Amino acid sequence: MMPDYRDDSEQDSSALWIEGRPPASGVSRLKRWLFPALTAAAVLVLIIALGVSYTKASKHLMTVEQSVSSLNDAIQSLNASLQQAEETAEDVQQLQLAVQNNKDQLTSVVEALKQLSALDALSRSVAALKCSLEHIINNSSAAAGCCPMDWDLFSSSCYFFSKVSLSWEESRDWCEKQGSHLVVLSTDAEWDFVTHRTVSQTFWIGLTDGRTGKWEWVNQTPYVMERRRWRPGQPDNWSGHGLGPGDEDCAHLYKDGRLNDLHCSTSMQYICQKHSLTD
Ligand code: MBG
Ligand code: CA
Repeated sequence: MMPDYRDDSEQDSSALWIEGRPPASGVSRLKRWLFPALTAAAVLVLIIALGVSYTKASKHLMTVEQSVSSLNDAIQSLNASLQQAEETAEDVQQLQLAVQNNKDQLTSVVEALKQLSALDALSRSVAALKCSLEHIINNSSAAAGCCPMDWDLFSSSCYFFSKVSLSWEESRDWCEKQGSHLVVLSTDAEWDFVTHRTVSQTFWIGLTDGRTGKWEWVNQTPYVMERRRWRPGQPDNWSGHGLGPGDEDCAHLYKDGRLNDLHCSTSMQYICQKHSLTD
């Protein structure tokens, strides 16, 4: 019986062996698959390595992008700061200009004030001259005299009732600068004239016992004690004032027109007196 020949590639190995060809062994099959497998593995490793390196590069790129973005932010904020600095510099320049302007204006004001003070002196002289001329024209008594502006004429004296308050010594010095002295009250008429103007206010007058312990007028006129001119119980040389050392060495007109002695450092309005101009 003839062997049954089959040209079938799918015939099993025993059939091939029968035809004289030895069947492929496990080693050769391994060899056949080894190269592609290794290649595939290498490709896989390569892909993985590339993937890892790509991931790393992406991360690095992202970091770089973030750095660039922060750098941009920093540049923008620097630009803003620069702009602000420029604006501030402009403001400073404008302020400098304004200060210079103010300085110029102040200089002008000082000049104007100087001129005003000269004008004031001039107007006082004109007033005095006018007063003298009126006396001549009216043929009135020269004894009446003339007073500077803001001074009141009484008898042959001019009186200045201050609006500001000073210590007794400061008041005395202020009067002296005006060519006058703190008021010295001699006659009843003079007391009446002055106290009519001081009612309900207090004023320093030119009476003190600070120099010798005895009461005396600032123009060295002796003072004769008149109790009726003083408030009850005064002068009492009180030392309980709490105004520093010393007792009460300076006399002032109280609101009722009578006298009290007080600590000389007390601030109070004051009355200056000087001879009228034509006296
Ligand atoms: C005040 C006087 C002060 C002193 C004091 C004594 C209420 O008047 O101003 O000078 O004398 O009295 O208490
Ligand atoms: Ca007193």
